[in-house]
Amino acid sequence: MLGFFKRKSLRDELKENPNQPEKWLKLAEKESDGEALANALIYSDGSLIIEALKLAKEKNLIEETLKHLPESEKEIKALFAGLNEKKNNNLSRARNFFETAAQSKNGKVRFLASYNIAEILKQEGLYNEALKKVEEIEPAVPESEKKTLQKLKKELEEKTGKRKTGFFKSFKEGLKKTREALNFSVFKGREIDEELFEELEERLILADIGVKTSLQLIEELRKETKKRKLKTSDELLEVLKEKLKSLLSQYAGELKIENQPSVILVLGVNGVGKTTTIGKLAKQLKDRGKSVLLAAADTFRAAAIEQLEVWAERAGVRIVKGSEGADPASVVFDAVQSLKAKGENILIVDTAGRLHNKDRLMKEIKKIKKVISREIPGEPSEILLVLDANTGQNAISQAKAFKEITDVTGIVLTKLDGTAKGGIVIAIASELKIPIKYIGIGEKIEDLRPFNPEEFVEGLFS
Ligand SMILES: Nc1nc2c(ncn2[C@@H]2O[C@H](COP(=O)(O)OP(=O)(O)OP(=O)(O)O)[C@@H](O)[C@H]2O)c(=O)[nH]1
Ligand SMILES: [Mg+2]
Repeated sequence: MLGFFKRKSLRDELKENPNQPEKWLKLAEKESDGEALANALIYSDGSLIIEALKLAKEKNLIEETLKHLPESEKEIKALFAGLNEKKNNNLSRARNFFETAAQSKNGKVRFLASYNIAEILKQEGLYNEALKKVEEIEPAVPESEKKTLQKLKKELEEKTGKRKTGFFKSFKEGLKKTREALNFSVFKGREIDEELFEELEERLILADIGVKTSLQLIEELRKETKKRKLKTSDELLEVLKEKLKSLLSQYAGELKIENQPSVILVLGVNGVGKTTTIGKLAKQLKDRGKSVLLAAADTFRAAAIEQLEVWAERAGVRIVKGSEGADPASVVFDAVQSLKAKGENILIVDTAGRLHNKDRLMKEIKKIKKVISREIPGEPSEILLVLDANTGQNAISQAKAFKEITDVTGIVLTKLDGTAKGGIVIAIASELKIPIKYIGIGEKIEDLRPFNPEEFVEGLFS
């Protein structure tokens, strides 16, 4: 009874004297009332924005508050609209709203808008840009948001390799053997002469960069030496670094998953790491807020289906499977139906890669692709070919064979840890001209990294 009176009196009090923003906030919290929350913002002229946003998220009041915000509160309204779109995973629309909100005169609104833009960039895997944004807004962080911002910054520094712990460390460890095979350090502090070029050429070939690509690189280095009048081997190594980075960045690319839904078909010969890669990728996409479904279209052996099930469980995503020996295309058909019924974002298809029967494989892949594009026009968005770095030059011939079978849109190079043949990345880029999208540096779920040429080349040299 008393509670009822109290509640009523707070509302009545506000009716008589509405200019009490803190009380509107209290009312909004008590009664989960979006209109009250909008009033808290209006009467505080936006100064309660941090508290209001927290409450809106907690009590699921974003949409309701948005409705009650007047057009005159343009930036605050844009901030709420952005959050609403972000919640529904419409990231590019969300970003547009946040850009508007970031024009606000209110520093807190500006901060929150930019913070959300950074989070979207992170979700899209654009870690460098996200970090830039965070560094931009750091000087103006409100006291209460310091911890949250620090956490995001730390995470982004790890992902971009700016903080040499966690990810970057294991990435560098992963490249250890290749780095040792290249052993660029023996070329330091020398004069540039014929002997140096010959030794360098040998090194490049030994690290599986490929004869053709190695010769080309050395040829270019000779030219640059003349042109730029290079004197020392250290200068020469810097030029080599530049060349490698620019070569690789032509063939690095992000995963295409903008379509709703998107399908990723994963191909590759036996044992290269298809199933493992799918498990790792599913987890990463899920962490980016996507709903993911796996299709066990490797029906060649029962163990393959079970293995994918284990990965689905680890990643926390659904799986559609057929029985051993079932037609892979029919499993894919079932999976696509299930994906559409649940409105999920991404389907990843595991396949059996038996290259020794090329005609059969070609027919099978064709059939799978046909099922996918008939059910979801324009898909698959990605046909990823998985290659094992240990196989060195053999990986190139595998890729050529698959290229004849179907259009490969990207490469995942696995098992870079534990191989001295990491130079194969460079051969793949220069000879196949297919973008490298991910590299595998271990067996664990977190051991798959988007391919970053800058980071890769630095990892080879330092
Ligand atoms: N060290 C290391 N091992 C890996 C990596 N990726 C996969 N593996 C291992 O490679 C082995 C084969 O991986 P799978 O994922 O089963 O390969 P697959 O291509 O699905 O094999 P099939 O289904 O038999 O064609 C497993 O033992 C994995 O743990 C990696 O990046 N590094
Ligand atoms: Mg498999």
